Amino acid sequence: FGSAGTKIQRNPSFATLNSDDVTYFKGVLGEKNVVQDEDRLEFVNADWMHKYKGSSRLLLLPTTTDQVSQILKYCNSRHLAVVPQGGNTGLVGGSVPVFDEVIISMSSMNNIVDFDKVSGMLVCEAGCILENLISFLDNQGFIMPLDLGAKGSCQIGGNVSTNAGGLRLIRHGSLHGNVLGLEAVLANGNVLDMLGTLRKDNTGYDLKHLFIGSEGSLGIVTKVSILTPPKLSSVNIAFIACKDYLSCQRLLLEAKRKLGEILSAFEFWDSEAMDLVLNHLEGVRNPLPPSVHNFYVLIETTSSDESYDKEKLEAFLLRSMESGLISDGVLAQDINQASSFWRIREGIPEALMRAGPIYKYDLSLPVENMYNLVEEMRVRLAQKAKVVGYGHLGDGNLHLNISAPQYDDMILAQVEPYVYEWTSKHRGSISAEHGLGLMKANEIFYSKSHETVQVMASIKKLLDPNGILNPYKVLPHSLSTH
Ligand code: FAD
Ligand code: 2HG
Ligand code: ZN
Repeated sequence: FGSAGTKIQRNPSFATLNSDDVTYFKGVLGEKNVVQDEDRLEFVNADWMHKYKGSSRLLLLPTTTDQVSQILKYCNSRHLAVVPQGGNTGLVGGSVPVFDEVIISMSSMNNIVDFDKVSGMLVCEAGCILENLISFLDNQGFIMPLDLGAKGSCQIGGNVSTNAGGLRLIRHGSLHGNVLGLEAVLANGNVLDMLGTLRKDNTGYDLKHLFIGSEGSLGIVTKVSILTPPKLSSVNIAFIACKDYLSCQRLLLEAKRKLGEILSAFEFWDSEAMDLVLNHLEGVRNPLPPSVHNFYVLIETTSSDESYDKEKLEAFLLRSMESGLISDGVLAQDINQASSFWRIREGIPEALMRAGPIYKYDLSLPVENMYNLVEEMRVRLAQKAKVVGYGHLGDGNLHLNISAPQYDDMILAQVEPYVYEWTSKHRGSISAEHGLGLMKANEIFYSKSHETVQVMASIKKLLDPNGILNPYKVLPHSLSTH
């Protein structure tokens, strides 16, 4: 059995680590970047939720692309399986070993290679922590086109490898648009230099897109070039309560119509999510006067004109209040209040994690009936577990979370495959932004046709013929082990 009770067998074609291997890695990386210390290994073997746990006996910390290349070339020739690891904040069990795979952490490759102040083009190594890039750019008068609650730990290489969405996608679009180039190392050690910085380049197949969102299954991303937008002077944020889901949905439509060009975030969460945050995170309070609100919405606007932007948002809120779409709301008065609003929204995953065992579903669904699924799950589970709904409403992305007293096969059987079938029936995606990892590798057919998955398996075979890169993840086990 693999981690989190997944009923899979270790692929017998993989070799087992021996002392010659360790000696080789020490020769390439130096003693201190080859880690066998049990405490450190325990940490990197377990995922952020403490739900998936591997039993790797080796952590490698390369500092250059050439070292990544030498490690992979060796592992490939020895049939040693590896798992690339970034900040280890992934939520689908993709970043930790299932069995004894060698962990290749990118955290020591964390240099900014180049920044062009004219074009906003940032070139950096994969191990740069997102928050560090955000601060670096802030000093230069630019912003990252993506932001997410895990920014303090997640790495740009992990973000690219998961095609992370996050809180700014509604405004800046996905990483498929913002990443203009990357460098990746294949399983055989070949380095693909696709580190272009051009907006336009139609010379053949755009292979970088294969690596964006492939979760370490096709190669290790070592460098990224990303187009960063200039920082605009006026950012405003409103914390809003709505009486029902229909109001949230109508408010979104109105916000798109009336705030269109300045809208930069539209997030929602239900009262169950709010209660969890208030109960499990220190120093957090509801900025609205005590009252029973069923839903909360966070709207952020960003533009270059301070007075115009604020006026526009205030007028919008007033009108929405008068028409009954909003039951209460408050505009952040300063930067501290703005970050305290964000803390509530961004703190939901942490609050859920502190509450105990958790089943997470990250779904793309039509906005009209997205919340019906949350309500149906509440009926199905009755008192057995707490059902929480929140997410990036502006992107049609629901985070359905089921917080249970313990991991329990009976609860799981009530949830799966029901959630996946429901999503498929509504033509949604069973992974909007977190990826498939280990958790959903076998569920890919709910969102992709057999023909499409076959092509994916052929690409995997071509780039990683021995299947050493992040095995048991992304593709169904039946396809990836043959
Ligand atoms: P890891 O977790 O280390 O790895 C993720 C996957 O990428 C694994 O399969 C791993 O093998 C692979 N990988 C990592 N680095 C590389 C590399 N250099 N080359 C090849 N493969 C690599 N996700 C969102 O999309 N939107 C959100 O809003 C969001 N919010 C979050 C909030 C919290 C509090 C937490 C804990 C997670 C959140 N996530 C979110 C999920 C997660 O943070 C993202 O998936 C993030 O992009 C993962 O980055 P990481 O560096 O931690 O990668
Ligand atoms: C978020 O948007 C993350 O906060 C985490 O994507 C989602 O906890 C989750 O299910
Ligand atoms: Zn999210």
